[in-house]
Amino acid sequence: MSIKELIKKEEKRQQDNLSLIASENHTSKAVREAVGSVLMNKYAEGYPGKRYYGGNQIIDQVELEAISSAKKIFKAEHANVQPYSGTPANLAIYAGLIALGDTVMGMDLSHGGHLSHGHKVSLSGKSYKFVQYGVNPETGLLDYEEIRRMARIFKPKLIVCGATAYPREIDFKRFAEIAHEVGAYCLADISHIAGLVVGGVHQSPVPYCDVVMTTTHKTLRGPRGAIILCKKELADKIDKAVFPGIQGGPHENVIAGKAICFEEAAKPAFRTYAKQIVKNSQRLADTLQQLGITICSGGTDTHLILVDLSSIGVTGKEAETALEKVGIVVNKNMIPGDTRSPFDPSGIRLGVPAVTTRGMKELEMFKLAGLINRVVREPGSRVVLESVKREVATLCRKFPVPK
Ligand code: DSN
Repeated sequence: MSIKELIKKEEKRQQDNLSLIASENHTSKAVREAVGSVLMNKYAEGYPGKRYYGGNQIIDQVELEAISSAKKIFKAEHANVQPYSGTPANLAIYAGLIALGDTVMGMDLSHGGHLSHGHKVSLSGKSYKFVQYGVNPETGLLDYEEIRRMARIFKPKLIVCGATAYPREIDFKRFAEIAHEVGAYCLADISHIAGLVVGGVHQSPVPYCDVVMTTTHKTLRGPRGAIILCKKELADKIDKAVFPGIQGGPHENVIAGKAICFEEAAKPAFRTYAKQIVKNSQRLADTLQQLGITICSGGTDTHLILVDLSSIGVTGKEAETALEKVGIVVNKNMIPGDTRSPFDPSGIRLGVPAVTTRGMKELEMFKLAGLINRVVREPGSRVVLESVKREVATLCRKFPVPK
């Protein structure tokens, strides 16, 4: 099959399935056109006005536009829009601010952190002495006093806050206070919640944390990529660490896509979208709980929900497979304190940014919770799977992916 045909097939798969993957979204046509544009033909190593190649007059304007709109929507002093993605952006931040072997604190992956926050298989965990914090086993919530106690003991040079599977609001102000109390930098990785921050439904770390990193393709609904925001005094260190420290030529086509995404996020409609994400997520979590399903931390303040399936006798992998059969795409996920393996953990993670982009509201979340409940309780029943599949197909037709 040709790549063109495969792209068509993937387009149809996205239309015919509901993505409840918390880190996915559907971008606008304008973003996709920018990424697929002739800007990809240009080499532009360096920064606007200081390039190693000729012919960058227009490219400079594109990158300056992306920088200016990133600073505007996040109210940041400095923005670097070149990072290829979240992991290299985090590595650039470490490289720019601390020395190899320094002590760093980050959230444990199995408690909701990220590989690049110090996991031993990641270059972050191999290059720095990471101390990992987690959530309180009783409440499932971040315990700021415990994090403070750890910071006083381990005296890190940098503390990373932000998560990929933590459903509650993060108090970035508190994290920054803890970091500064022990003389550490505070890095907020807001990849998951950037759209909620811009949309005004989650506290912004920008006034408090020294550096903020976000990918652009999750709740922010832009192209795959990342940006780094920081205080003016760290700008030079961060820029040098991104290029030439970690990266080569920037992907200016993607930077153009980022600029369009920032413009879209600046519109009033995006605030409505962000509010709807949280309403949808809360309705989905509440309804699942009413149906007797355990939700880690007892609910959500964000776009994501962490479901603990251990009490209903199905594993995360079994649930993921059964849900995919009916057209609901989720990912299996470790839950805090999980005794199972990451390949077949005890939970699944649900996220509503993509279905909210399709126009779904609370009523559809109520329906979706019922469908998910039926599948995870009887993943082996062909009758159940076929009936749920028909209902998912109806929802997909009623809420098409925006063109
Ligand atoms: N893989 C992303 C997620 O799904 O959360 C984070 O990099």
